[in-house]
Amino acid sequence: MSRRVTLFHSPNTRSSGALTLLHELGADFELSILNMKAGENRQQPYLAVNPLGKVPAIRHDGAVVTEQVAVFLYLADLWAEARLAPAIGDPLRGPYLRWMAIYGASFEPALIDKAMQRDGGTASMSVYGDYDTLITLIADQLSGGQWLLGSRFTAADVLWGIGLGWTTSFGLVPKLPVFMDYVARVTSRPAAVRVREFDAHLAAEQAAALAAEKP
Ligand SMILES: N[C@@H](CCC(=O)N[C@@H](CS)C(=O)NCC(=O)O)C(=O)O
Repeated sequence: MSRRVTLFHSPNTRSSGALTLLHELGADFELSILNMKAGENRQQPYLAVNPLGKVPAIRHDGAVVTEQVAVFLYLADLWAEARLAPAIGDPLRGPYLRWMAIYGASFEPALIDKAMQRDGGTASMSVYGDYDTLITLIADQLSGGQWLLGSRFTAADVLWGIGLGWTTSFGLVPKLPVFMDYVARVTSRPAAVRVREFDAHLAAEQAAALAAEKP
């Protein structure tokens, strides 16, 4: 089995986290670039990859994986030697899966309600309980050490570090010192710096291409 992966990527989006993870893993990959400002994610051929028109998506060995949590779990397991995914049998495997799932199943839905200034419903109906308790849970977890799972850096840190970076900067999550310090630790790593620079360049190129097309 080849381990060469294709990442469908658009700059400064959730696929930037997946790209950062690929660099952290030292993975072998190629990019299929989408200009979302030109609507390429909502046109064929991309809709054949992900009918939802969302990034990230990866293709590997004939299979497509969408949804950032699934993409992260898949890639970190595929490059297991990078040790960014606690293996089955490791006591950190459960907490690792738990925090990956919290990101997709609780944190993101809570953010959307927050952004839309929407009532998430009663705590028993809402998939994340209530917003303040969720934020406290995350802050308490991050108070326990340098990384989400303590002293071990994992793929979950790439997901959460980058996620908390854009959500604090958009004012969706409070800029608590525990969040800002953690974001700084994750986003100052070489992989994240490299992707930020790459995306800035790519976004400028895409904007110029779009402007050149306009009459
Ligand atoms: N549930 C998806 C959400 C992905 C998502 O919202 N991606 C945004 C980019 S940050 C997107 O592709 N938006 C394009 C659009 O819907 O037009 C996941 O976790 O991967």
